[in-house]
Amino acid sequence: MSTSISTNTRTRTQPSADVLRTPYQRSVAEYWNTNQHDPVNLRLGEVDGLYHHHYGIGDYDASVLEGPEETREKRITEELHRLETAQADFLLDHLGDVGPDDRLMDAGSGRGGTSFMAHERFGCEVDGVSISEYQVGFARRQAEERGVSGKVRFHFRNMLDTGFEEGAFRGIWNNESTMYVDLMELFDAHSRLLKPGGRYVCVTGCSNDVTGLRSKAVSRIDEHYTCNIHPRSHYFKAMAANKLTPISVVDLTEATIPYWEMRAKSSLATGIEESFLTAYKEGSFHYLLIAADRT
Ligand code: SAH
Ligand code: GPP
Ligand code: MG
Repeated sequence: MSTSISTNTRTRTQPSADVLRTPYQRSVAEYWNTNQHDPVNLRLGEVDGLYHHHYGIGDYDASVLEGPEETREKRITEELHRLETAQADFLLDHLGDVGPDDRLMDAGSGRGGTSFMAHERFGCEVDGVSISEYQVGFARRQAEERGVSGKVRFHFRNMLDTGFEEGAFRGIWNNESTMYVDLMELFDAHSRLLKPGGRYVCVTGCSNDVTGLRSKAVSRIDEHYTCNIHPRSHYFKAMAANKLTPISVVDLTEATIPYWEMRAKSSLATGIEESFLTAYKEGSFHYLLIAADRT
C-alpha cells in the first residue's frame, strides 16, 4: 500500500512496508489505528481541540469531584485536560531558546497536541512523525482547521528512520513515545537529526532498575499499551553513547500521582489507573523529564 504523505516538497511518499518494518511495529501501528474511540482521549481533546495521548501533572481542584451533578462530568474532563496540557507545557519549557526560524521534530506525535502547542509558543515549523496512518490523517485535519498546515506538518514515518536531512532540527522531543523503540537506535537517529547544540527532551515512564527487574504493575502497563517500558539507566547509557549530554532530569512522579487519582475516580477511567498508582507508589516506576544537548 502506498500513501501520499503531503504536498510539501520536504516530504515523500513511503509505502507502508517501509515504515512498519517489524511484526512489533505493525502491532503498535495497529493499536493506534484501532484505539480511536476512547472517551478519555476524545472528550478531553474536544475541550479546546488539542488532542493528547499522554498523562497529566500538577494538583487537581478537588471541588470538581463534588458540586452539581449535571456539570460534574464536564468539570472533571476539563480538569484532566488541563493537567495533560500542563505536562506538554512543562516539556516545551525545557526546549530552551527556540525562535520562529527554528525547526522542531515531534517524535511519535499522536494526534498532534504537543506539536500545535510548540508552534503556538515559538512560531516555528514543526514536523510530527507517527507510525499510525490514522493519527497522521487526524493531526493533518487538525492542522488545516487551525490554519497552520504550512507550518505544522505530520508524516507517516518511523522515528528510527525518518529520512529527514542531518542537522535539520534545533530541537526534538518524545512525549511518551520512547517505550516503543530501542533507545540506542532512537538516540542514534536523533543525534544525526539535531544540529550541534540542539536540544532533546523526553517525558517518559521508566522502570526503576535500582530495585531490580520490572514489577507486575509495570508489566501490566506494557501489556495494556503494547509497549516496552525501559529501565531508567538505559536512557542515560543510550544518551551518553550518542552525543546527548543531559542538562536536566526532573522526577515528575509525585506530580503525576494526583492525575491518576483523579482519573481513577472519574467515569473516564479505563482500568489501567490502579497499575500506574501501584507502580508509582511502590517505587518500581518513575515519571521523568530528561533534557539533553547534542554535543
Ligand atoms: N506524543 C504524543 C503521542 C504519544 S502516544 C502525545 O503526547 O500526545 C505514542 C506515539 O508514538 C503514537 O503516536 C505512536 O504512533 C508513536 N510511535 C510508536 N512507535 C513509533 C515509531 N517507531 N515511529 C514513529 N512513531 C511511533
Ligand atoms: C498514552 O496515552 C500512553 C502511552 C503513550 C504509552 C505508555 C506511556 C507510559 C508513560 C508508560 P493515551 O492517552 O492514549 O492513554 P489513555 O488512553 O490511557 O489515556
Ligand atoms: Mg489519554
